[in-house]
Amino acid sequence: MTIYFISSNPQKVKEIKELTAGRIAIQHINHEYPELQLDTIEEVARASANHIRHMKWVKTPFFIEDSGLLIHALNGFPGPFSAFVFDKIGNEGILKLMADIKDRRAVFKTVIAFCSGVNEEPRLFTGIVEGRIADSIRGSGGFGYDPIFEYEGRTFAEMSTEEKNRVSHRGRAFMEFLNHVEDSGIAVGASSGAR
Ligand code: ITT
Repeated sequence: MTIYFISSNPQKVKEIKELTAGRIAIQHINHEYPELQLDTIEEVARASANHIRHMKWVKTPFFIEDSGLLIHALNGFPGPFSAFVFDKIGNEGILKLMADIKDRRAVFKTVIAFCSGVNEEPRLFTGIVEGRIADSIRGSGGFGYDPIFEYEGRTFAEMSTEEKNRVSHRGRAFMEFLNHVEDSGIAVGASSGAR
């Protein structure tokens, strides 16, 4: 069975194709959808999936994923506003906000919202990774906030996709999600049933 992934972000699609390879068959649907400004990434993901499941163009089962960067010293900002903030001020802007702040702890979070059918409420799967905001922009890989998110001494932009996937928020959320779809039999008939 094919599971549809709805996103307008090609870099996410690349990571997700690698994460799911050999376990489930994913088909990407490049479709924009409204992202409500809600208080948490979980609420945004749930609201988006609930919106999408009533759309004419939807195919099921499907999932979307919403991710964000939460900076400890900024009380979890930008969190659910990560896309907006990235568009407006980018990594340079975040580094400016963090100038003179010693506590550089930050968390990346991914929430996957999965709907097995149009009448089903979304089911959520979450993954986080704890790291820190780097002192400067480093690396040319990845996307978004990767050049300023440091994990064990290297930014995500200094890692290959495979290295990032092994430890990332997205990689961890996908391990939960893949276990669920395999255990519940949804993924039966995928390109390979092997774990
Ligand atoms: P969708 O169509 O899938 O929603 P998006 O780019 O809007 O794509 P998000 O809302 O989930 O995705 O992302 C929020 C912001 O966080 C956005 O600016 C992304 O570039 C950034 N981001 C998401 N995942 C990231 C990752 O793994 N590394 C670095 N930045 C990331």
